[in-house]
Amino acid sequence: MSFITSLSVFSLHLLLLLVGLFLNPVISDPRGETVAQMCNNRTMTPQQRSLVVTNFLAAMDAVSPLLEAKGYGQVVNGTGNLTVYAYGECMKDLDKKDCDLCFAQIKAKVPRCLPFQQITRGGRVFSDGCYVRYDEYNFFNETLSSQDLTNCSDKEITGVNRTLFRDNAEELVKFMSVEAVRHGGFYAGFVDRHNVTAHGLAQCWEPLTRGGCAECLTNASEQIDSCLGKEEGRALNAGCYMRFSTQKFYNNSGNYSTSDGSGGHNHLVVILTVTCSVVAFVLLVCAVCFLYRKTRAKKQRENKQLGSLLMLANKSNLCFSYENLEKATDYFSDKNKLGQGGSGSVFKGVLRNGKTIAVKRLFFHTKQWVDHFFNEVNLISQIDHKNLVKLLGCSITGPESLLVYEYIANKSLHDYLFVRQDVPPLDWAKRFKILLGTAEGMAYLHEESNLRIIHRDIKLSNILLEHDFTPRIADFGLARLFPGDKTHISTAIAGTRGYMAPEYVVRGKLTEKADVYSFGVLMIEVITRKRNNAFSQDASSIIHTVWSLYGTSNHVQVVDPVLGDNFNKMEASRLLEIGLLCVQAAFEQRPAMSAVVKMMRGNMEIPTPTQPPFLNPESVLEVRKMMSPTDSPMEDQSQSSGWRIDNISESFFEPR
Ligand SMILES: *[C@@H]1O[C@H](CO)[C@@H](O)[C@H](O)[C@H]1NC(C)=O
Ligand SMILES: *[C@@H]1O[C@H](CO)[C@@H](O)[C@H](O)[C@H]1NC(C)=O
Ligand SMILES: *[C@@H]1O[C@H](CO)[C@@H](O)[C@H](O)[C@H]1NC(C)=O
Ligand SMILES: *[C@@H]1O[C@H](CO)[C@@H](O)[C@H](O)[C@H]1NC(C)=O
Ligand SMILES: *[C@@H]1O[C@H](CO)[C@@H](O)[C@H](O)[C@H]1NC(C)=O
Ligand SMILES: *[C@@H]1O[C@H](CO)[C@@H](O)[C@H](O)[C@H]1NC(C)=O
Ligand SMILES: *[C@@H]1O[C@H](CO)[C@@H](O)[C@H](O)[C@H]1NC(C)=O
Ligand SMILES: *[C@@H]1O[C@H](CO)[C@@H](O)[C@H](O)[C@H]1NC(C)=O
Ligand SMILES: *[C@@H]1O[C@H](CO)[C@@H](O)[C@H](O)[C@H]1NC(C)=O
Ligand SMILES: CC(=O)N[C@H]1CO[C@H](CO)[C@@H](O)[C@@H]1O
Repeated sequence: MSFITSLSVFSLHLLLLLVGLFLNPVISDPRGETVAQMCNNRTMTPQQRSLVVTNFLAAMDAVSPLLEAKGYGQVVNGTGNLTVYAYGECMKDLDKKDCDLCFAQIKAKVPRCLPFQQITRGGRVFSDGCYVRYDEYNFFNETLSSQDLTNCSDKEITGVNRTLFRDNAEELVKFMSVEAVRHGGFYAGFVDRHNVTAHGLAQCWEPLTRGGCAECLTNASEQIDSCLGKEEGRALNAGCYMRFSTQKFYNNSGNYSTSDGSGGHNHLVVILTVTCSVVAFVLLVCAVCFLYRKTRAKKQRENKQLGSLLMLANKSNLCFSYENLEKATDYFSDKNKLGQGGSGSVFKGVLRNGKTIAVKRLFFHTKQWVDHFFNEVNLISQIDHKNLVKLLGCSITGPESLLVYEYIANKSLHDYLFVRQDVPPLDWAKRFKILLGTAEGMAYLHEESNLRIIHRDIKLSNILLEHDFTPRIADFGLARLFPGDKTHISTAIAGTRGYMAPEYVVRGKLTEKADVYSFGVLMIEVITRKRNNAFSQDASSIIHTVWSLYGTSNHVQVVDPVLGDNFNKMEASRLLEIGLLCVQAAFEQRPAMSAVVKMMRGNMEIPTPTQPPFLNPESVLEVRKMMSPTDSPMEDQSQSSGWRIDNISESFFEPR
């Protein structure tokens, strides 16, 4: 009878648990923020390096599914001194979804340890929800190492009685170091005395023996003592993790409250024990599985939640899986192709969460640059300006490198001006807005962002337009991504015919002023709606037309005839003058982009421009022989043409 009663009470609890689960579909916190990252700096040769990177990627890829299946995973890949050992584990209070999410976050951080110039053979990342490490030796049951850290918060205790919290935390820490060992290497709970609560969690990594766990946590509890008095402290050891805090940061999704500790531990209220958490976990998993299968509606709901979790993962780290991007772009199908640039082709894609993205498939084999590439992507992705296309992340683990950008709806300025017949011509106000926005974006890249990026390929097709014609500069930062890549730099001496500053073409001298030149060309093109072809036979490029009219009253006759009289003559004249300033042959005299912005806004006087680079017809013929006569961007043919900059005499571009 009493068995039946307790069974029904149990069922009731189960039911309540399930109801609670579905009334309350909270996305919990995966605690994936990095707490500490440690990189080894043992060295190796460049030849070894690329092999180690390959093994590293294989090992990391193999850890994830193990972790998903059982909460931790250890993998060995490679042989001899190229072997990579990899390990990942989640804190045991995280549920499966949070665990996956947490690991996705820190896994993305670990490549930063990989060698670029300095060659490292090991690294660890700790977050409060999970842990990852790779190294060149079998560290799986290592308890302590010289890299272990204690991380104390710098916040002094406020709001509660400091002495009382200190005492409670001290007691908790000692208690945890014993209890976790007794309970399979995990403990989370609190000490609550005199209305002051200290929360804590301790966990040993799975491969450790009981003795190893005790050794590690004893060390941790002693190390963490130095943090008492602060709001929070963490011990980050090779074999274990321990944290105390004024906040309840762990997950005990049930009522496991025991007595107030009148037994062995005075005044100690212990709530979460490992048995309970295992039972709870099993129940949760069963419940989820049960309902997941039972009803389709709920399954969809679950999927939706997963989608938003994925989005969260995508937002919080830069790594996209190759498979997801492949699916998003329908396996890079031609119908999704948006365009072809100097460094790769671009595809439109839709992620599972519905977000539209642009995926750039790079021509370059960048696996050997993986760490550098990742770092740069990370840096560039932090650049955020209203006139720049945001880089969302990359994929480095697949067979080719991919960059993921936000998707801009309205196509490029080039399409707008020269290709599309179905759109009304851009009016003057829009052209002004586009030029000013472009200048602002460039000023940001050159002068305001702490990376000081030279774009190197400013041209009409790299200016994308939003619905309201806000311009967004695409493809910036590529020069940073491939610094040592000789083939890329020299085939292109990137940039596009007609936009390249003479000192850059002739001497390969690349400064911000080369971008300013390109901007000047673009400005004149937008105003006149004529392409600038620096290599046209009669040497009467649009720049020279504008230059020859400069100072005459006919100055504005070059403005796009489609505008008729519907434009501001003063403004047009000013912009043409600024355009000429930007394309001056002497690069020192070209204005900085911030000055261009000021002049465009009328906040700065416009100096008198000097002559643009002038073309000598003989040299033009010579160059024309070397280059194919199409109008498409140079880099598209340069790979096969073997065009060499050195052949062109310097006088070619000097003013007459
Ligand atoms: C300690 O952790 C905080 C984040 O909680 C981090 O900002 C800080 O850099 C860490 N300190 C050390 C020495 O790792
Ligand atoms: C790693 O670098 C740190 C300083 O950056 C140095 O103190 C330490 O000795 C180096 N360790 C090894 C193994 O080279
Ligand atoms: C390393 O990973 C690769 C790629 O996944 C796999 O083919 C290989 O068998 C692995 N090697 C070892 C020793 O596990
Ligand atoms: C790694 O092993 C190879 C061959 O087994 C050897 O030539 C090389 O010197 C070793 N490198 C190191 C750093 O031990
Ligand atoms: C760790 O594991 C290795 C082999 O896997 C074993 O030889 C060693 O004794 C273990 N160490 C500890 C401290 O358990
Ligand atoms: C904190 O508690 C201790 C012990 O109860 C007491 O002696 C002390 O005065 C309290 N401090 C404050 C600031 O309340
Ligand atoms: C704890 O707080 C309650 C009310 O919040 C108060 O009645 C009680 O006296 C407090 N106990 C101690 C030991 O401070
Ligand atoms: C804990 O381990 C570290 C690293 O081995 C060591 O430097 C430290 O002295 C140890 N602390 C204690 C209290 O054993
Ligand atoms: C936990 O359960 C006990 C007894 O079942 C109850 O007295 C207590 O209020 C519950 N605590 C919470 C936080 O629900
Ligand atoms: C799965 C699980 O237990 N999630 C819980 C984690 O903790 C947060 C906050 O305490 C809860 O909202 C989640 O339900």
